[in-house]
Amino acid sequence: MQATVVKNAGSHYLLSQLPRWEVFPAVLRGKIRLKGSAITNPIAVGDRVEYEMDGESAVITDILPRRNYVIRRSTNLSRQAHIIAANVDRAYLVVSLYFPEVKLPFLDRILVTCELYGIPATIVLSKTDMYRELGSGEIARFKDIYEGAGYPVIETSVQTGEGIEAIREACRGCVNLFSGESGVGKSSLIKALDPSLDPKIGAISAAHLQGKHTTSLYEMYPLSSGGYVIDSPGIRGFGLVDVEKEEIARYFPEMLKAAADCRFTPCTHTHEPGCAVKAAVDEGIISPERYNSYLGMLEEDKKFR
Ligand SMILES: Nc1nc2c(ncn2[C@@H]2O[C@H](COP(=O)(O)OP(=O)(O)O)[C@@H](O)[C@H]2O)c(=O)[nH]1
Ligand SMILES: [Mg+2]
Ligand SMILES: [Zn+2]
Repeated sequence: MQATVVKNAGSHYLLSQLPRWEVFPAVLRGKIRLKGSAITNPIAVGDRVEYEMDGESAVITDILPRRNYVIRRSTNLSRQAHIIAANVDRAYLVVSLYFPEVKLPFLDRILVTCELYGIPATIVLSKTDMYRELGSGEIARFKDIYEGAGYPVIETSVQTGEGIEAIREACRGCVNLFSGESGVGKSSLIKALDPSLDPKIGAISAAHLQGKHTTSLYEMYPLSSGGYVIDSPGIRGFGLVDVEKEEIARYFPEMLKAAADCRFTPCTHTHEPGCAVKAAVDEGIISPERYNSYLGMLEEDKKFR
């Protein structure tokens, strides 16, 4: 029998045979371990698994091949990596211009990760009720940067209801991962999408304070309007996994496009003559903010490898 992991509850998992929502506990048979084992969790929310009944209880016997997954390292120095979620149709990266203030290099790093794993990303600008008037110029600039890079940006507020219906529509029929820093309003958004759900709002978990990420904090919910959402704890550090320095630029869609016209291949888009990416930055086609994030990632790569 097959089912989808909807929660990792520490010593056991919760499964449901999607699209049916009827959650039941299951344990993992000891011998399932990931090869290489720099991965701290063998199974993540969204994984499809094979299970069998052992008396009253379900036992997971196998993990089906993943269509995709999102993985992170706790820090750049860490060898250990953690699978955040598997088989995701779209990632909603939730950021606020204020409270907490978005850091663009941090957002860009998550976007690179989404590109790397082939997961389409939508940026959700949350809490607009708090800065709609004072920050209208900044909102416009933010949208310019990210829509210019090819990402949809949805402005939302759970106070005014702005953008909620748009996200509800987009979520229908898909598995949607909500990701972003702690306190940006991920759980509030999920609650706004479906008020019958009960994700924890405003709670800072002990695990977060310790800087650890336990799998139990990732949880899938069914939306009554259709589709599923995965709530996640706040992400702080986001170390890139599996990207070579020469490849980073390929995961900036606007740079990938421009790079076709660079004089040299490969081109790092830093010092080479005839670099079409640098030309595009000078012409304002590629935003300086995104280009700076790219340079930051190259630098960091130098430090840590
Ligand atoms: N004014 C305002 N506050 C919000 C909004 N969304 C969330 N908040 C508040 O921000 C805090 C963190 O929200 P939460 O959903 O727990 O964030 P999470 O850590 O990303 O899940 C809570 O106090 C929420 O009430 C919003 O759209 N407008
Ligand atoms: Mg939350
Ligand atoms: Zn170049």
